[in-house]
Amino acid sequence: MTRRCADLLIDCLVAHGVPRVFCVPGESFLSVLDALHQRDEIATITCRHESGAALMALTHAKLTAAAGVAFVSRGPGATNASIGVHLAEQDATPLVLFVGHVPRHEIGRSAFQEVDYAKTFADLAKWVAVVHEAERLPEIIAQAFAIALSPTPGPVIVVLPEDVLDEPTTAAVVAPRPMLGIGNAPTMAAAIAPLLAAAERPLLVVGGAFASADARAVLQRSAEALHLPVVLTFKRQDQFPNRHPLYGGHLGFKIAPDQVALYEEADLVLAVGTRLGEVSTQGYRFPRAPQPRQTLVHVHDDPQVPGRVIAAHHPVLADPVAFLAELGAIEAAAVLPAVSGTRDKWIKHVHGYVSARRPWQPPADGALDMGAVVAALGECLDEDAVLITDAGNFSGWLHRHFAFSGRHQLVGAVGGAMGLAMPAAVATGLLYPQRQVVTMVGDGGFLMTGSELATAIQYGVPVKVFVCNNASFGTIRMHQERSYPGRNHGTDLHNPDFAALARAYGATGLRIEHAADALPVTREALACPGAVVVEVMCALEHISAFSTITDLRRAARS
Ligand SMILES: Cc1ncc(C[n+]2csc(CCOP(=O)(O)OP(=O)(O)O)c2C)c(N)n1
Repeated sequence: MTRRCADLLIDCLVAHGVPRVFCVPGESFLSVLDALHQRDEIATITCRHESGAALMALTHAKLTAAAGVAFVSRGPGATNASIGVHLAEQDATPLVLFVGHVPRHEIGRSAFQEVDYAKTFADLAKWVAVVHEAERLPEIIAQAFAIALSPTPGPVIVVLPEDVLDEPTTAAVVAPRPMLGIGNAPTMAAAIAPLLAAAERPLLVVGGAFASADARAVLQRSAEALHLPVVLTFKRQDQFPNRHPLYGGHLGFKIAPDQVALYEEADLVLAVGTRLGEVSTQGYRFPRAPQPRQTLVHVHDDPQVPGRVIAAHHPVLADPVAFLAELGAIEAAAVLPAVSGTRDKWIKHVHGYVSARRPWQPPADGALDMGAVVAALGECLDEDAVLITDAGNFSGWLHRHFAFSGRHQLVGAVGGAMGLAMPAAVATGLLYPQRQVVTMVGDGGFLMTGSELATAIQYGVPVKVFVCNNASFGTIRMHQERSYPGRNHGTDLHNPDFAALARAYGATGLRIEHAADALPVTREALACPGAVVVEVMCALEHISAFSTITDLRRAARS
């Protein structure tokens, strides 16, 4: 059958199970938009900025484990989208970014908005492919999805010269490539089981491989069967119920030194489905690089990961979820004879530490901080709500004080990019129209990509946005107060009236001015059927969930 290459492209996306694409339109892929116009299997979500489109696609991928798909225009469109490409690499998230390109006869002539994508994305993407002939398109798309999804998942760029898209072709769709199974989980689990039996103070450190509901169930079953305290890596705090007696905490940004010291007491660390990145390891201090203090078993399905930065005594190449399922299923008698009073004391010690530090205390000076909102959310949120955080200090109150149920989902940038919160809320709301979607963002982050509130309104997505207005790029102010106390420069913000701005977009705008408003206004926001922005007038003095500006200055000067 002869058809345009652009129509074949849509057939390929349908074959790969893509339900929606996020885009900012460009003249370089008009025929793709035209092809989408004729099809109802794929929804097109028109965004206001390519960073928003890429971050929405990334969020779709985070929540479904399928590759997210975005279409952007050449040159400026592609470079605007690059934050999503970078984050997909940092967060191990499968993303396929299609970029419209100049026609083939203009390539290499410095044509209007021409970019060499292989050079531009060389350090960010797993693969950059240019479709030079329509006949090769199906093969390239099958490869693109396979590469994006294979361990470690990440971003792939597919470049579409404008004239190729218009070409007639008889090429057939290439079916999605079956994923390579890493099949030695049973053998590896049997080899590792005796180590667990011998350990007195083990810790199970778990990464993003356990995001899905099925994987969480495996995690909980196995942790219980093996009597292992569970510590979650950065932004993965939602994957295990935080009130469970085996919950051992979250390796978030610069956790308290005594918490790191507590983890250091472990005699065995079983790290599963995590790359043990810089933030989760507290700057490669736990487990310590290059040589950990305790026995390290590092399980991953990417052969480049186990033992690469931190020497694992037992690097294990296996599917993390299958491995933990096998380990949990090993006859309890074979693993647990050594589980002793010492192990039980250890479990209580770790869980006791994190539980004791969870409750939020209102600041003694009566000021408003994000803790009041987090406490209110703890009272009113559904058990399966999705919580989203942008990058910034305001998120520290959520990590420190909120008890994730195990069914809650958390979406955040492991790679720390600001600007995720609003686009992520749109993508989440499109996926889960029946669930509460609550997104938290600073005044800095909101004005980076907050214009995607227009996208939420356009598609009827009832997101609830809590903006922490502390009139500052607060995280950086905190670093300044540590290094240059009292000499803040370049971090103050003069903000618009966010509640009024929300109303101008067509959302409901609310404001929390005092701690006492937090609960009633949060309830009001959640009860509201449409999109809501709640401006939270936070005191800058309470610069983080752990310190005040006064404390920082005192410590810096002493
Ligand atoms: C895209 C991007 N630009 C800059 C930074 C550096 N950065 C990290 S946190 C931060 C300030 C965040 O300010 P805000 O959103 O107001 O939240 P707050 O820290 O005040 O809670 C900045 C600028 C970043 N992480 N990402």
